[in-house]
Amino acid sequence: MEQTFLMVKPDGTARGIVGEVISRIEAKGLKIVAMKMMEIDEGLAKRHYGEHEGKPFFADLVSFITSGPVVAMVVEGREAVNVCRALIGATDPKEAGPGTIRGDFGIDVGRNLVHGSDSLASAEREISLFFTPEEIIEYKRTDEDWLYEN
Ligand code: DAT
Ligand code: MG
Repeated sequence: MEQTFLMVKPDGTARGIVGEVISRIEAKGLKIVAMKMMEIDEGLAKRHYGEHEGKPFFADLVSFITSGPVVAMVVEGREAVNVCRALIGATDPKEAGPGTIRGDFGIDVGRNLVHGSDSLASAEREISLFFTPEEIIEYKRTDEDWLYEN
């Protein structure tokens, strides 16, 4: 099983799609093992988006992600990193396919509603930025035996 980091960004909380995002994760069969609403300060924003430092959109990205509450989650499941990226859709919502979160709810790249880790290494790094090990809960979904063949 993999764990990935997923976050509803300030535009998603302001637009009231937190429940929609959670519903899609649950409907897919993925398991939310940690979750909190929080405000991101500038230091955490810069660490989280460190790989984009120096890019022309970096300052706007930091000010956007710190502009309102986010809902941060750890999501677990088989190939959870790629499965979550597929649920979220392409970075630019204009190009994200219908049926994806960004494709169904967004238009502008700077307001793309949801973050998801892009690799297992990113997932580990991002989870540790937002959650302590004690905040990640182990439990069983009753449908796990039907979600996975083996
Ligand atoms: P993703 O969020 O799909 O992993 P990313 O890591 O390349 O995409 O970029 C992080 C965020 O930065 C992205 O969600 C929105 C913003 N962003 C990326 N490319 C951008 C661009 N060309 N102009 C404005 N914002 C951009
Ligand atoms: Mg990324």
